[in-house]
Amino acid sequence: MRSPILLAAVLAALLVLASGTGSFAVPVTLVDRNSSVEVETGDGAFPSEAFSWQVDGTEQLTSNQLFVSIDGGAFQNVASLGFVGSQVSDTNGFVDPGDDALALRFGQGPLVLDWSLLLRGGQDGSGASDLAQIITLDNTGMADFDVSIVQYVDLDLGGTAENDAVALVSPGQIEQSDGSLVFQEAFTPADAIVELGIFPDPLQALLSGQGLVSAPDLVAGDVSYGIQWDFTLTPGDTVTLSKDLRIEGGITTPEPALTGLMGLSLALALRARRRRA
Ligand SMILES: [Ca+2]
Ligand SMILES: [Ca+2]
Ligand SMILES: [Ca+2]
Repeated sequence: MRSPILLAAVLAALLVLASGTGSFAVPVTLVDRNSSVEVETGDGAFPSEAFSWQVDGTEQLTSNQLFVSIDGGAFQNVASLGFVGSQVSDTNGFVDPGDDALALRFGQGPLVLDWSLLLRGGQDGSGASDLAQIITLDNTGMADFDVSIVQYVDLDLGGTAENDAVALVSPGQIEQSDGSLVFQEAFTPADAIVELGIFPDPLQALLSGQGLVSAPDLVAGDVSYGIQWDFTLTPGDTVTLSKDLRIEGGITTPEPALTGLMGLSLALALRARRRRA
C-alpha cells in the first residue's frame, strides 16, 4: 500500500521542479470584495492576458491583452518581448486582505514595458467594480525607436456576448452596455486610434500582426475594441498610459423586504377573515 507521506513527498518534489522551471506557470487571481480578475502573466506557454473579471459572481470579460510593434514590425502579444517578472500585492489590507494588485514587466533590447493592474471591488451585491491599469514604456538604450501599443478588450457584459453595444462617447471615453449594466473605460492619452468591432474584429488583425484601423462608430452585438498609441521614444524617454475600467449596474433588484412583509400580513389578515366568516 502506498504511503500518504511518500505521495506527499513526491508531490512536494514535483512542485519544487515546477516552480524551478516556470513552465507550469498558473494564472494569477486578484480578489477584492465582490470582484475577482484572472490573468495569464505571459510566463510560460500562454500569452499574457486578463481573461476573467467576475463581479458578484457574474463573468464580464473574455480578453484584455496588450499587443506591441517595434519600428513598424508585426504586432505581437506583449509576452513576445520577453517575460521579466511578476509581483502580486495587497494594497488595501484593512478592507480586504486578498491580493488586489499585479505588476508585470516585459523587455526586449532597449524597451522595458511595465503593465500594472489594480482591482477595486464594490460591496457585495452592488454590481460595481473598478480595474485600473497603468502601462509604462521606457527607452533604456542609446538610440531612438518607434513603438506602437494596442490594448485589446473583449467584454461580454452579464456573461452574454451577443447583446452588448459599444461606443466612443468622447475622446478618451468608451462606453459599453447590456441593458442597465454599464461599462466605462477612461484612457489617457486620449489621442489614439480607436477601433470598435464585432468579434473577431479587431483581434484577428492583431493576431496576424496588423495594427488597428480607426472605426469609432457605435457597434452592437458581440462587440470588442482596441486602442492604439504610436510613439517615438528617444533615449531616456518614458511614456505612461493610464486606463480605468469600471462596471456598474445590472443588479436585479430583489423584492423589497417591506413589500414582502406587507404581502404576508395581508394574506394572514385575509385568512383570519375567512376563518371568522
Ligand atoms: Ca486587498
Ligand atoms: Ca451581454
Ligand atoms: Ca464581446
